[in-house]
Amino acid sequence: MTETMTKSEYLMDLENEFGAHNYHPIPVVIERGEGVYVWDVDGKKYFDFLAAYSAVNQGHCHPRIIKALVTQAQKLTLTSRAFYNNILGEYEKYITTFFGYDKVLPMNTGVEGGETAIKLARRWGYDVKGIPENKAKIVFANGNFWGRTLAAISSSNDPSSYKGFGPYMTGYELVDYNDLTALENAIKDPSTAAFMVEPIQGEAGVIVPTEGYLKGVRALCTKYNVLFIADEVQTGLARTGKMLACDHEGVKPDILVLGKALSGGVMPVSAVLASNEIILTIKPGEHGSTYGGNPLACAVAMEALQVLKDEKLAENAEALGIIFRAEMNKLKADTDVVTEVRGKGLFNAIVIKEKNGKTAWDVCLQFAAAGLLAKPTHGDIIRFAPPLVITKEQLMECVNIIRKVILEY
Ligand code: IF1
Repeated sequence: MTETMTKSEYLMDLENEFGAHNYHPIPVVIERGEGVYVWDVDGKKYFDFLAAYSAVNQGHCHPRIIKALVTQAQKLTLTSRAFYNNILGEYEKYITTFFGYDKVLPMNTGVEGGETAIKLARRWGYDVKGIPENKAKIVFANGNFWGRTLAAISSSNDPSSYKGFGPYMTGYELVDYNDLTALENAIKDPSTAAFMVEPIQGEAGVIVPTEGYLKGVRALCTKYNVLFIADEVQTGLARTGKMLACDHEGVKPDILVLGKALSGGVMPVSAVLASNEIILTIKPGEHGSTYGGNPLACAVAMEALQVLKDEKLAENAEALGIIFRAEMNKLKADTDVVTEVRGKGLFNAIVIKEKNGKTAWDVCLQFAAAGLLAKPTHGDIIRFAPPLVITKEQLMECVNIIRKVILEY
């Protein structure tokens, strides 16, 4: 570290020198997090308005979740599934009761959850629906994002996700999001095993479908005996103002994929929930993961879920989301720079018009200087997703920061 460099610059240089360049972060070096706040290495305080892409719904370092982590970590962290342990069964009972499914298949990352859901759907397609071997089709929506593995990017229509990584997984078909006619035309094909969809598309820029879309998906999947897989990795766990985004339309997916906030941001935990008919098609030794369902993850996940309920975070997200979008729409009326406001609960986004060569990226740099962290997606969209523990007073402080920066833009 040279004497002219700040601590932040030194640490950013280390990442540049010794780390892969697979990200382009906002130039803020965070050292501590607590609730809705993070502090950088120079002690500057920020509102975290990204919440690690909805992995920190319960707030940074939630004391109850950290306590569960530390307590379990001092007893037993990992047995592998070669043996039983005293936590996994309790967790499986807890989470299946919590969401109303027969069984859970525990994994680690969100994308492993998606892969597991697709393997289950294909196997159910062959063993239960009777689709000819290796002919199962999975349908996805244009604009989907469910991770970075080859199976995930094979379903993407975004070149920044798939370009240069071919050849791609076959047996996939894409239809437009929020288009029930296109969906029906695709899934009436008897070789269709499943339709996997985000109830609100996250990476695409918080794309909220028409009221009734999810009900339509549910009805069509039932009609054609096709599994409805809901990818709630980002929209689930109170983010959109209900425990699950599917709850806004009262629909129950056949396979539910959870991740991110399932651990409150302390470690990777994901889960795939389904009925016995679906989940028992995978036999012993046919799927799994070293860390899948480890005691540490199970202890953390039970506490993370209980915190969501005890602190009524879905209700808070619902109420504060209404206020936030009203404030953003007022801002939209006051400036031509904000061209759209959309979202549900505390899962929101604004679309920013480029002005004098400045983009959403520049706006986010100004947000950071003003003490609020957010990051653009697809160039002109800024996603706003704070921890769900945010108070109305804190939210209004953030609204004022957003207003000030945008009006000076
Ligand atoms: C990155 C995006 C968000 C997801 C949904 C599954 C996964 C994700 C709906 C996979 C992951 C993360 C990945 C992370 C940034 C973030 C992201 F910008 F990439 F697209 F949130 F929108 N389903 N999303 O959003 O979960 O394997 O990551 O645990 O790759 O940069 P994962």
